[in-house]
Amino acid sequence: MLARALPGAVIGLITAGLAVGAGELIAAWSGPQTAPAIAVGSAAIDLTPTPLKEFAVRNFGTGDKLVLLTGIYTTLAAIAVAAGILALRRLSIGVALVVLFGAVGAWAALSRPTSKTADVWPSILGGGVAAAAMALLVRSYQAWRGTESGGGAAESAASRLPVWARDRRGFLMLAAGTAGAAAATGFVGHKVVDQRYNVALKRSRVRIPAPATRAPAIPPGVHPNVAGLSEFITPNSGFYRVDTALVLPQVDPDAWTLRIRGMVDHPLELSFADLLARPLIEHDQTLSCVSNEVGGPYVGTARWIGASLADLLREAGVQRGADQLVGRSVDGMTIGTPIESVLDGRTGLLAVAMNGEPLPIAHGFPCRMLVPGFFGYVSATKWLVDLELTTFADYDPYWVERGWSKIAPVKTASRIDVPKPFARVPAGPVTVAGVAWATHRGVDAVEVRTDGGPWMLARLAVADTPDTWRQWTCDLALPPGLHKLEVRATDATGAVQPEQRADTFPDGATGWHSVVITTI
Ligand SMILES: Nc1nc2c(c(=O)[nH]1)N[C@H]1C(S)=C(S)[C@@H](COP(=O)(O)O)O[C@H]1N2
Ligand SMILES: [Mo]
Repeated sequence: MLARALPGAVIGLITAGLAVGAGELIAAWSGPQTAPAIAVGSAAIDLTPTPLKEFAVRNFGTGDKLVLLTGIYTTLAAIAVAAGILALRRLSIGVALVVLFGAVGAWAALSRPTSKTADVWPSILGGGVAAAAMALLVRSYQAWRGTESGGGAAESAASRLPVWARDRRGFLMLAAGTAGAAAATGFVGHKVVDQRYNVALKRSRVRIPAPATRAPAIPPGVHPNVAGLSEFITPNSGFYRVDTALVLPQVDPDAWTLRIRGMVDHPLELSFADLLARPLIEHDQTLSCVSNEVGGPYVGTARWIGASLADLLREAGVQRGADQLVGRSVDGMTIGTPIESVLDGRTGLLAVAMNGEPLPIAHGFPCRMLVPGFFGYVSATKWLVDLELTTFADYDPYWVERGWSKIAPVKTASRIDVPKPFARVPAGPVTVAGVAWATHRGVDAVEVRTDGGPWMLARLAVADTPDTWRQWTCDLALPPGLHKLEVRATDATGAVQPEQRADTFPDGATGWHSVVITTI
């Protein structure tokens, strides 16, 4: 049994490797997002039901993409093993499975919102080459073992093989050659993709002009200097990343344009140079994700630079009745924001810089949208290429189509950073510290309580602006034992963060963050 299964499995795996490698090589021309496994993965992301996606974000966080790709490659390997084993019994079944896999890849590539017809080639040609390789390997193996089944037709198939390929050595050479071709095509494919598409070098040459409007210096007292408490400005390297992009979009700033169209009097188109030539504004803003659980990590604060979004909309001339601004990214993501809010005086930006450098590629280089007060999925389009003015009645963007709210202001939230959950600390004076945010409204108070006792006012660090989070500390005196610490914030409208727990779906989690510690 194993004696028959093992060669089949090896043939299947080598064949699948060639399909993936050759597909990646061809994708060097049609774009990295068209490589078979990436196309299938991206289609899977779009088709994943919301609860499963929530589960993935909750359990794997920013590693969700790695988990997905690992899953895809594992599934591919399992199918490949089965196809190889079946192929040794009946070649046509094995080949049919390989061809089917190519077809699924081609379908997935076409299902992308920004696909072109040529995007099917990596999967079709990868699958085709792999099917041919499988036929060759199977015939060579059967000729060597003398196990050809099916009589005359198959015999003549073996006799069409060159003589050298009909024995053990011939089969091993073919197998090694195919595996080598898989590795070589994959390697070269990656190299060419890096050369052709990677915009890291172009990004490193971008010079962001000095902003016409500087943000006020960050007050010295924004951070109370407690070890383990989140920095006031989140470094770019530690800034959370949430998006559906399986491969990072590489947008060439020299070729980039932004269109402003739809319900406007004068449609506009800007180049990156045009954007940089506008008066730039520097602005501190906390950005957070609707998928952030109570106490979760998907929140960060940066000093951004960008052009005024409101000014640009006014130049384009917003028509009566337009109420939704839809941002489109180069990979087809769509994100809708209330136009009324963009125009109400807040600092919405077409951002080009983050913490003193051009936007990192993972955070939307060369340009992203930011509108303080809203969760990222309704305000913060990365790799932005198109702004359409429309109505909420007429158009549902990506996440709204999947059941999330059309409009989602950031909910007041607070988090205990110190002590860490289940920490063991000396009894007596204990400093609790954390962050609270009610982006654009501002935080007016934070309270902490121990073991369900009375609420104590925490000491708020100095505020930067209402658009940023606030650090806080609270000094407690705790007797030895197990303690539950809880926190809640009050925003500048006087609304207290509600105790009632709500799921992140459909418009953001609510509830108080709590941490259990032991004092000894
Ligand atoms: N093009 C694109 N933009 C996007 C997304 C995306 O998936 N694709 N995700 C949005 C979501 S859900 C959030 S929370 C923020 C996250 O921005 P960050 O990754 O820079 O922290 O980006 C938003 N912009
Ligand atoms: Mo998000």
